Amino acid sequence: MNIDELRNRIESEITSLKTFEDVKKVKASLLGRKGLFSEYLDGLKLLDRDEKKIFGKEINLLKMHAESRLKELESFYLEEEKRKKEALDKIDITMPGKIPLLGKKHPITQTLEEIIRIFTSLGFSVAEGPDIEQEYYNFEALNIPKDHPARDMQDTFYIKSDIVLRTHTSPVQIRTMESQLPPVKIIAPGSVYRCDNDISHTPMFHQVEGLMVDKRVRFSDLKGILSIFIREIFGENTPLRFRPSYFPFTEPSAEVDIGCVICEGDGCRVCKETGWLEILGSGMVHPQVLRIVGYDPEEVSGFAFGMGVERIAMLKFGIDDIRQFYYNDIRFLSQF
Ligand code: 2NL
Repeated sequence: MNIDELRNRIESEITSLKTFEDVKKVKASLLGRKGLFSEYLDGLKLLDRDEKKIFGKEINLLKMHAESRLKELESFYLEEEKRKKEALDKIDITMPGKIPLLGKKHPITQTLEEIIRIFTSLGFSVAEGPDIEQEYYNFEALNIPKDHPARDMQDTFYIKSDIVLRTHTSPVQIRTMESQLPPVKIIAPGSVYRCDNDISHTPMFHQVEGLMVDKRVRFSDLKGILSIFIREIFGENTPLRFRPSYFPFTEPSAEVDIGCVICEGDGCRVCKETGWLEILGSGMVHPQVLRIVGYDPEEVSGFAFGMGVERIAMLKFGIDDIRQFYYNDIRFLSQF
């Protein structure tokens, strides 16, 4: 029986260990029931008494030695694996942080809120009403006659014969006048609907209308309020002009133009070579409209105006296709 060979094999097996798994394998191959030590201890049977005593002692010493070495290595590798796992779980505070994506308001909401801020700072309150309206509030009460082109089926979404999607927010103002006496000083922001869809029209868009009715409200009040508004929203030195126009619900009527923000008045594609951009419509409330809501045109007078929010946003941000607002493409929207 060669004890040196046994010692050498044990030594080489143990020194070649590298992992916890290796320890478990070697433990089984040396100390297991069919392991190397069992083999050697079985071999003792073939020896005589004296030899048995000497070799048996040697083998058992070696076995105890191997057991304690393996036990040590086992707890060493167990500890090492635990340390490695902990290092992986640990937060590396030197790593650069992730920058969270911040949302922001839609450019139309931004523009709408700015318009509302300007008029509320001038003493106007905000009025609201239904998107689905009676034909009466959308047309009749505004002195829009039955055969007027604005009533055309092609422009108006009809829900049923006398119910429409409002084509402007004027019905809100009619309802307000019906329910309260002058002085009235309101704006009516909101969604409006027209059956139209191209580079400058979407079937739903936004409008802000304004109305002021009191004793002795004059055209100069309209000019003053709208001039302040234009300079607030487009800048202090924006050129503007009031140009005679026509609406069935105002008399006289005027459209407000600003000097073209693209070419600064030289003439370009956007202003159709005129140097001016149409921004809003306005006028003195038609006496017939005042009578319809129960006001006396001999006692009170008023001005009204209306503007498209998309159009103002397009000019402010330099956008040439209104439909861009509603594709909900984050690459477009995140620019504003
Ligand atoms: C435009 C023109 C306008 C009004 C709207 C109005 C409302 C009432 C009485 C009289 Cl209740 N007028 N609104 C007046 C003039 C023009 O809008 O181009 N809008 C986009």
